[in-house]
Formats: sequence, structure tokens, C-alpha cells
Amino acid sequence: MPPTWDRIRDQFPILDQKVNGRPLVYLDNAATTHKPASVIAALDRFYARDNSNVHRGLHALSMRATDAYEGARSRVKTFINAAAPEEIIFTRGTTESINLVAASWGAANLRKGDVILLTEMEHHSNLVPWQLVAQRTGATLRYLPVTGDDGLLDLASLDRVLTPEVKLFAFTHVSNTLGTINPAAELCARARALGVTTVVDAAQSVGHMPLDVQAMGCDFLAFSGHKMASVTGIGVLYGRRALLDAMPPWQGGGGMISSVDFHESRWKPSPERFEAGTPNFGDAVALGASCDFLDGLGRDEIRRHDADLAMEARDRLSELPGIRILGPGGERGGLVSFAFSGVHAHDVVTFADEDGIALRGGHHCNQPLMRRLGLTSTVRASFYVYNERREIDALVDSMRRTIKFFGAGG
Ligand code: 7TS
Repeated sequence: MPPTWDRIRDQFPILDQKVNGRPLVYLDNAATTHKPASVIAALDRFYARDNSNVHRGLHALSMRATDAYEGARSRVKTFINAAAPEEIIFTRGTTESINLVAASWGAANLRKGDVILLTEMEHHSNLVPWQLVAQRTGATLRYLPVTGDDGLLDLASLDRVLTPEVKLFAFTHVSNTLGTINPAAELCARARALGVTTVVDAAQSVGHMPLDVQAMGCDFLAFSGHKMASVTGIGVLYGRRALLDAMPPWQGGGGMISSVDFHESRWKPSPERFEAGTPNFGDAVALGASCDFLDGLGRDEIRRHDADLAMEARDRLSELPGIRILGPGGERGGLVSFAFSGVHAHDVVTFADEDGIALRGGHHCNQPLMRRLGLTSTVRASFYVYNERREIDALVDSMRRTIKFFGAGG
């Protein structure tokens, strides 16, 4: 079935179920999205017909599997408008992609006195790897502040923090807690003007909106398949070719060498240099299928759809007593986070589950941001292509029930 908005829910088999006797309302898409039948079928077809190890054999199945794997790389290249397929490295996901840059580029380029610039809204995946490489190299971390509950980056402070000691600027495109869409092209241009290398965490953006790495002007970009209608265990690191060619391997093994001696080896260029061992070719094929699915729906249309739902949810929730809504009052990505005075996020989420609604409650791997905002946790509703307005009705009704039960909100 070609992807269409018409009867879109029918294309996601998992949605057709009841939870606690109520129709499932899945609003935990920032954690992971569901997979359409076309992606599941692509995976099934690959394993049923083409499975074989890639880049190794001269037999028919191995050649078919290699074509499928390299075809997926080309598909991802087009999806984000990279300049060449060699700029697409398959990883396990956003976390591994960022760790790759930190371990390889970081170790080769950072030393004592250098500064790594991050923002206060980073997911732990775009924070802890930099702490580790800072400890190893003697570089230090610095943060671009967030303005407050409206969750914008404090761009007025950028000149103060983006100084000549900064060697790398890593920031998220869309915040997984605030829903803020950061001005990635502007931030990359400001960094580039000072010769600063940029890493963009696109985990929450690439499946929700058009994304063009050349227009954005980033040096590296990381994302995960499972947050964009594809499967777990596959993700991407995009890197500009000149940078990748100058970087040392981060893991050694089969597939990444041009020759090996007892005491030293030579490396292949990117992408093989960074894909030691048998790569996850089956899931890469599924990622290619999810690119087809999302482009079939239209990335502008997806952005509009997800943002409209998130903004409507924000506006309707803001009418509830005792609620604190985080993130921008204007345009935002497809999610909304909130907190009730006097009710723990875990209680809210447990109550919602009784109503068949899947929400997330906690710190969302944003502990420093939570501290900055004076919170320990929030409740988060996050939307994707199959969500509908009536699910916001269900969410608001459930939140009303929670407030009534806990006597919260005054
Ligand atoms: N960066 C951002 C902005 C994220 O939201 C996440 C996952 C990651 C990185 C890590 O992605 P992974 O696929 O490597 O794990 N975010 C969430 C979330 O908000 N709830 O569960 C996972």
C-alpha cells in the first residue's frame, strides 16, 4: 500500500488494539515511533529473500544484500541531501553516532585549553560523550543557556560563549523535552565563521520535517531510525567528507581495513573506516523503506501535522488548573511537556495508562535542563503521523480526571 494520509492508521498494525479496555492512544513518539506495514514488509522481504553478509561474497545473495545495503545508504543520502553516499555512516543510533564523533574527531582534535560548546537543553546522549572526551583530552565544557519555561536558546548570549577557544559546538535541532526548534542553519553559520566544527542532534527532527544538511551547513548530524518510523538498532552519522577522511577509526575489525600486517594496518576511506565488523544491513534496508514512507507522505505535511497537534494540545492543556507548560508559545516540534503542581509525573502517566493513553513521565534524559527549570520530571505527550485530534480530547479528559483525583491545581 503506498503511503497516504487517507486511512493512515490502517498502515500501522500496532495501533489496532485496546489497552486496559480502551482504544490505544499512543503519545510516546519522541521515545520511539511505530512502524508502518511497508517497513515491516521490507524487513521481512530482505530476510526471506536476500539475506547474506555484505561486501564479502561473490555469490548472488551476497551481491543482492550488498546492493540493498548500499541502496539504503544512497536513499538516506537523498533523504537528508548529503553530497555523497560516503558521507552516510550507519550506526546503532543517535547515541552511537555522537559517541563516534566524540571518540574519533574529539580524540584527534581536542586538547587542553579547548572548549566544547553545548546547550542547556541537550539529551544525555549529546552531553555525556562530550564529558568523557573532555576528561580524556583536558578540554572543558561550556553551555549556551536556555531562557526559561519558553525553552528558547538564549541567542543573545551566543557571542559571549562562542569564543575562539571553542573547537566544537554540539546542539540539538529539536528539544525532546521542550519541543523547541532551534535555528540550526543560523547556529552552524555562526560557528563556521569562527572555524568551529558543528554536530547537530537530529533525533527529534529528521523524521518530522524536511532536513537538508547542505542547506543547514552542519559538519556532523546524528539520528536514529526508530524515531522515524523505522526499526531499532539502526541510525546514521552524517559527516562532511573532508572531515571524515581526516578522522581515525574508532573501532577496529573486519571490513574497515585496506591491509593488515601483524603490527599495523591501513584503513579504508569512509564509510567503511567507521563500520567495523558485520554491519546491521537488514535494519538499514528498513531505514531506506522508512525514508520512502515519509517522503511519500511529504515532509512538509508531516511537520505541519505534528506541530498542529502539539500546539493544539499545548493550548488546551494550558486551560487546566495548576499546570505548567514548558516550551515555546509559538511554533514548536511535535511534542508538549508539562507538570502539575502537587502530582508526580509518574502518577499522571500511570493514570493515563488506565485510560489506554501512552505518555512519558520523567526527566527524559535531560537532568541538567530539569534542574535549570527547577523541576525533577515532566509529563510529555509526543505526536506522529498517525495521531488524531480526538486523541487530544482523550488526553485532556484524562488529565482532568487526574487533577480531580489528586485534588491538584487548587
Ligand atoms: N537525542 C535526542 C534529542 C533524543 O531525544 C534522544 C532519545 C537521543 C538523542 C538518543 O537517541 P537513541 O536512539 O540513541 O537512544 N530520546 C528519548 C526520549 O526523549 N525518550 O526516550 C528516548
